[in-house]
Amino acid sequence: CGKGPNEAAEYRESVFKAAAWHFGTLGAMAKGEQPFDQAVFEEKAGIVADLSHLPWEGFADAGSADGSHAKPAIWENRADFEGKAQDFQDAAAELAEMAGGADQQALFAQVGKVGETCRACHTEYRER
Ligand code: ASC
Repeated sequence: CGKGPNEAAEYRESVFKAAAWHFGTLGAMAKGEQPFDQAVFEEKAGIVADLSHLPWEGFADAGSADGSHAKPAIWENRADFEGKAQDFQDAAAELAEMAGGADQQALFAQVGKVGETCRACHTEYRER
């Protein structure tokens, strides 16, 4: 576990990667690519909600944009970035709260809403 030159970027990217891993299962269930399993859905929704809180301290230093996927615009539009980060946390928390419920279509719709919050931030703030 050595310290790379951009530890903050490695940290936040690893959290996003883990979140995408678990969210990917929810997306596959929502799209019917994988059978719905409510126990798995609940577990993964909880993991995504927990992870949603973690990346942000990795964005403390504007210098960490260098050589990472993060656009400098993050540090020029801090309030907007934080709002989008909050939208993701809120949508993921709601999904985790709903996950034990009976309305499968509502769960799948909320998966879509969480995905929109991922996309909203990536569109403006992630280098492709
Ligand atoms: C994912 C992932 C994203 C989002 C986004 C949703 O699984 O890695 O960045 O969902 O594609 O639209």
